Amino acid sequence: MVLTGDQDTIVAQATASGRGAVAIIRLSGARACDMARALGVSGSLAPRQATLVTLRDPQDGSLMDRALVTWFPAPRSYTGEEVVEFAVHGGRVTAMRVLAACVGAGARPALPGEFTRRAVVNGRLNLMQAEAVADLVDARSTAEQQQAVKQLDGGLSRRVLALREQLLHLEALLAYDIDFPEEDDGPIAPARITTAALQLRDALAALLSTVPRGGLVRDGALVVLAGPPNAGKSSLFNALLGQSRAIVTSVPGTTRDAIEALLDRTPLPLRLVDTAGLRETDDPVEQLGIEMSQRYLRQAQVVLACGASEAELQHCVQVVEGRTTAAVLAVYTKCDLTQPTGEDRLAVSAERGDGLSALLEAIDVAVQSQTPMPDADAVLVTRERHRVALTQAHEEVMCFLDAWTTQALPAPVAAAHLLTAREALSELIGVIDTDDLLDVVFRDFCIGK
Ligand SMILES: Nc1nc2c(ncn2[C@@H]2O[C@H](COP(=O)(O)OP(=O)(O)OP(=O)(O)O)[C@@H](O)[C@H]2O)c(=O)[nH]1
Ligand SMILES: [Mg+2]
Repeated sequence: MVLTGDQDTIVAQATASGRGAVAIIRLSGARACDMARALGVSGSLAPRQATLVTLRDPQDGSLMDRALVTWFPAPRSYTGEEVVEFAVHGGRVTAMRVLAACVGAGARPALPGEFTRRAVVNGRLNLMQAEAVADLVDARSTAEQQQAVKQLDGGLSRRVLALREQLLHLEALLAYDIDFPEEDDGPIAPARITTAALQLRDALAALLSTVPRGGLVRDGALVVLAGPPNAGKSSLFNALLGQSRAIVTSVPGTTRDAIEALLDRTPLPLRLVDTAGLRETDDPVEQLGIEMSQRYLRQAQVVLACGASEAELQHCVQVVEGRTTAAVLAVYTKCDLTQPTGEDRLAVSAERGDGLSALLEAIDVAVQSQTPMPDADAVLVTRERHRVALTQAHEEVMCFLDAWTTQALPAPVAAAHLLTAREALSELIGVIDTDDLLDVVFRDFCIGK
């Protein structure tokens, strides 16, 4: 595949801009070394070893920085091309000067994700690993980061490649059957094809069964704080987050909108939602907030039913249990004022910080019970693009099985389902690399990646 501008040597700052100790400027392309020379790098550079150099502006020879330069010769570089990286002093000005000097020497500013795109085009990463790079950069929680690292390591793409191999094998068996249909004692028993297709169907289903868990890793398990006005929900929300996100006042009905925040917990991050207190009201704005609370209750994995007295808490648990299938934890709030008397109460004080760790542990356990993890090291399907392709492959294999076992279609027609399934997996892994597909994957990347 040849893209316009694919032959250009590109440049970008690979580190975040702003104040910092070090900034990295990355050049990739056939002329990367020439450009480094234009900036004053002299003598020979040892591959993949940092060397201290003096960088000068090619325009007027003025000193830009004393910096470390590293040369990664093609093809053993991130992009598979000639790569030169300058580690210059951080802050905006030095990095900008070095970047501008590279552009002055003929480099083109890189597009978002262009380095990783080149890595894919040059076979250094497959498409799913490239997506994992973006997930790693954008990870908001430890669980998400761990999944991204596993996917970058090839965990998921190895599974997809193996499935694709299995499909090819099945297609080969079928082709043999199509070529020699009249042979009574042909080498391929029909049952062998059925068994291979069943194994494939089950392997695809197993991978697809990780989708709900993958969604929770990406978005967090939904944990909703519910209860009557003034129960201390917003105070507890803030205390769990360790920051003042929601407004707290002594006026009942303070929270009117649902407020969300992600809390980084392992094995799953928590998507905490503070809601409007549940009560009968004539105020239309508060009523809308309460309807929103009820919507969240229906979607939650865990609900913290909050109450600041036994009577309030009992009533709250009863109301909440009628509106959700989630795990419900009875949280006795403001325990610095009064102590619970009922059983299975999680007593907390947002004011003093009492009971918060125990509550978080109870939430983690409840989340686990809602979405059991078959294998702690499992690689999960976290992206919609992956889910769609795997679902299509699964459906096509099911269609094939149906046609094959009922003999509803001639074998060559049934085989078309396997071909479509294989194409779905090929597109997933990037074996078929159309420009359109690459555009979709790389448009959300940051520049310098
Ligand atoms: N003593 C004590 N007071 C608390 C505690 N938590 C909350 N409060 C007080 O209780 C009042 C209500 O707290 P909020 O957190 O706003 O209660 P809420 O449940 O969010 O109320 P709405 O948003 O109106 O539904 C405030 O005056 C808080 O200062 C606590 O742990 N101990
Ligand atoms: Mg509130």
